[in-house]
Amino acid sequence: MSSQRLVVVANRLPLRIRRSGAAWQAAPSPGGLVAALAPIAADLDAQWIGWAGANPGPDEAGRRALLDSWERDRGFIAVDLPADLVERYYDGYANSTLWPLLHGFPGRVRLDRETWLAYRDANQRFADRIVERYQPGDRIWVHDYHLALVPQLVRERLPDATIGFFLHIPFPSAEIFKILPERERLLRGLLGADLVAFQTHAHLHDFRRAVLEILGLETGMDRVDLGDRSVALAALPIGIVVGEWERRLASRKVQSVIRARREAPDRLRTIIAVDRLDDTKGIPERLRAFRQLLRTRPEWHGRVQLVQVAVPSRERIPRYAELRRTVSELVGEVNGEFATADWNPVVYLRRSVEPAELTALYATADVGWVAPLRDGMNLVAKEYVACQAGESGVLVLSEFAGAAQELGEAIRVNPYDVDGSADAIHRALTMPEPERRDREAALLARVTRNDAPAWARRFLDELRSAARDGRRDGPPNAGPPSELLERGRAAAERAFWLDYDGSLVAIAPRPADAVPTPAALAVLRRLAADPSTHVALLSGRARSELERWFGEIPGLWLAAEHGVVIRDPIGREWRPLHGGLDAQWKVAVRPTLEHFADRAPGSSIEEKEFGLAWHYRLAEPELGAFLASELVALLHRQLAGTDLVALSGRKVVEVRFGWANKGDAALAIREGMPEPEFELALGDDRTDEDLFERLPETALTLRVGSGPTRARYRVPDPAAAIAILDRLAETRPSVKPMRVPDVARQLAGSGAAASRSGSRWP
Ligand code: ADQ
Repeated sequence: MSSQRLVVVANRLPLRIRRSGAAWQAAPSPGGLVAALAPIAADLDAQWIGWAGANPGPDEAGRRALLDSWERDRGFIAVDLPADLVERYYDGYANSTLWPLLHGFPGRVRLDRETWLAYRDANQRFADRIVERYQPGDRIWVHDYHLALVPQLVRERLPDATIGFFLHIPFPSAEIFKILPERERLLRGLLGADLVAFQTHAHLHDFRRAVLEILGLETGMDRVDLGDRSVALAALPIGIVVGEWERRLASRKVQSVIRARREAPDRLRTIIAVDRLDDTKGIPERLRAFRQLLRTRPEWHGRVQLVQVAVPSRERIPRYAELRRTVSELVGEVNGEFATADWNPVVYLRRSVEPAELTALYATADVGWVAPLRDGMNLVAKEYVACQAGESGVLVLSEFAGAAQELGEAIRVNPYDVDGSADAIHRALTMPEPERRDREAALLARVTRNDAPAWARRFLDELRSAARDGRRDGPPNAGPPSELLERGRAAAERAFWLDYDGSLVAIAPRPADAVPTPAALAVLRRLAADPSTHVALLSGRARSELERWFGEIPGLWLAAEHGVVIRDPIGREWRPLHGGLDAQWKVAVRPTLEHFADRAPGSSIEEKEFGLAWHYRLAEPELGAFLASELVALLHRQLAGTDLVALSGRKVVEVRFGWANKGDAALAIREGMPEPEFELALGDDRTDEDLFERLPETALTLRVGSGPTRARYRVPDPAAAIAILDRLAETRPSVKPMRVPDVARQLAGSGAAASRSGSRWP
C-alpha cells in the first residue's frame, strides 16, 4: 500500500558499485547491518536510501545507468557523496570518532572539527534525499551511528513524519559519551525520531543517563518527553535471518562439503572465528589466548585447529591497517611456535568468504569462538548456533557482546583474560556430548524465535505506537494565533492568571537567582495598571518574596505558596484560602528532607511559611532523580492521614497542604469579578495544570516549555510568553471604571477566601 511505504535509510545500500576493468559492477555490501536487514527490506518491499560506495568518475553515464536500474528494479536510491566528504565523514567522524567512542574506547578516539562538519554535511545530504522522496504516510527507518543527525534534520522539514532510529552498535556510559564536543547535537539529532531503539537494555539505560546529564531531561523507562512530543525508547536485540542459513545448510553443495570434512580420516577438532578485521572484535586477544591454550595444554598439539576468517574493512584508517599487520604477525608467531610438518594450528583466511562456504565452516566446527571486546550484538554468534542445528557445537561468547545478554547457554568469557579464555576453550572441547546438545538446542530455540524478521516486526510495531502516542502530549510550540490575541487585546473585561518561575522568568540553578527581569516587571505593571484588567500572580513562592519583588505594583493580586495565602491589591492584606493553617508539621518532616539533602551534594532545603521543599537542581542529575522518587514514596507514607501532600516538580520535591491549589486560588479571586470576556492563564509545571483545569474552557491557557499539558497553546520559553503579554498590554480602548476595589471588598467580606480565614493573618 503506497501510504504505508517503508523507507530504510542506512549509510550503505545493500549493494555497492565497483569499477571492474572498463565496466561498473554490483557487489554485496559487507557487515552485519546489511546481512540482517536486506532480506527483510526486500520482503517488506521497502525503499532503501544509502550510499552506493562509488562516486561520479570516468564513465559517469555508465554509473548512473546502473544506479537507475537499481532504483527501478530494487527500490535502492543512491545518495552521492563526494570522495573527500566520504573520507572525512565516513573514515573520519563516523569511524575514527563515533565508532571507538560508542564502543567505549576513548583512547582510540580522534576529535577533529573538520570531520564533524563533514558529518553534518553528509547527514544533511541523506536528510535531503529522504525529504525529496517522502510521501505522506511513509515510515522512515534510519540506521546506525553514521546518521545520528538525520532524524532531527528530517523532523525540521517534515514535522509529522514517522521516523524510527536503530543503533546497531553499543551506547557507552554517559562519562564516555560526554567526551564528545558535539554530544548535545548528536542527542538532539537522535531525539528527532519517534522511536530510538538499542540492542540491549544496558545501552538504553546509558542513553537515558546521557540525556539526563547532557540535556537535563528526565526520562521515563521507555520515553523522553520533549514537550510538544515525546520519543519512545526500546531495547530490541537484532537477530539473523535463520531461514536463509537453514536453506543453505540443507543445500546439496553444502551438505557434501560437510560430509567430506566430517568423514576425513585425519580430521582435527576445529574452532571457528569469523570477524570483520576491527579492533573491537578482539582478534589479537583471541590469538594470544589460543597460544596460551597450546602452551599450557600440550595434549591439544596436533589435534585442534583455529580457523580465523577475517574480512578487512576500513583500511584507509591507519588503526585498521595496523590491526591487519598485528593479526598477521600473531598468526605467524603462533604457527611458528607450534606448527609441525603435518599440523598448522591457525588457519587464517583474510578475505570475505562466500555464504555457502561460511555455512559449511560454521557447521563443521566443534567450537564457535566469539570474543569481541565490545559489540552491539554480534551476529556471528547467532549464525554459528543456527548452522549447528541438530549438532552439538559449543558457543564460547564474550560477555561484552550484546548477544551475551540473550544467549545464556553459551560459555561466557572475558576476552581480556588470556588464561580464562584458554580454559574456556579447553572446557568447550572436552564438554560431554549430552550437555553440548542441551545447550545448543536451547540456544537454537532463542536464535530462531528472535530472528531478524521478528526483530523488524517488533521495531515497526513499536514505531507505529510511538508515532501515535508521541504526539498526544499537547499543542506544538507555535503559541496562540494572532486573531485570538487581537480579540484579547480589545476585550472589555479581562483576567490574567500568571505563574512566575519558569513562566515569566527562566528557572535558575538556585531559586534566589531567579529575580524578575525588567521586561517581566514592565509588562506586569502595564497590564495591572489597566482598570478593566485583573492580574493575579500565582506562585509557589513564599509571600515575603512575592512582596519584596511585586508588592509595590499597583493593581496586582498575589497568591503565595500555590494559593495558601492571597493578597488583594487594594487593602494589600494576606488571607488564607482555607482554614487550619498549622505549620507545626514542619518539625516532624524537616529531618526527612535534611537526610536527603545530606545524601545529595548540591541539593538544599527551602523553608517556606507553610511548606518545605527539597531542591536538587544542582545535584548530580541521576542521583537527584533517583533520590526524589525515593523521597516522594517515603513522604507518602509519613504524611498518610494528614492534609499534607508530597509532590515532585521540576527538580524539586515539595510538601504542602493538599488543598492548596492555584486553580482554587484563581476561582476564589474570580468569584468577586464580573465574568471576564477574555482570560489568559500562563504556567510551566504541574501546579499550573490545576489552574488550567479549573478555568472555563474558553480561557486561553498557555504552557511555557516542555511537558504534557492540558493547555490549549504552548510557547517555548518565558521570553516568548512575555512577548504575548506585551501584545495584550498594547494600548487599547479604555473601558469601564476600575473594579478592583469591588472584588477585593467582596473577597474580604463574603468571598471564599476571607470566610475561611478568621483573623489570623494580618
Ligand atoms: P558488525 O560489526 O559488522 O555489525 P556482526 O554482527 O558480527 O558485526 O556482523 C558481521 C557479519 O559479517 C556477519 O553476518 C558475518 O557472517 C559477516 N562476516 C564477517 N566476516 C566475514 C567474512 N570474512 N566473510 C563473509 N562474511 C563475513 C554491526 C554491529 C554488531 C551488530 C550488527 C547488526 O557491530 O554488533 O550485531 O551490526 O546489528
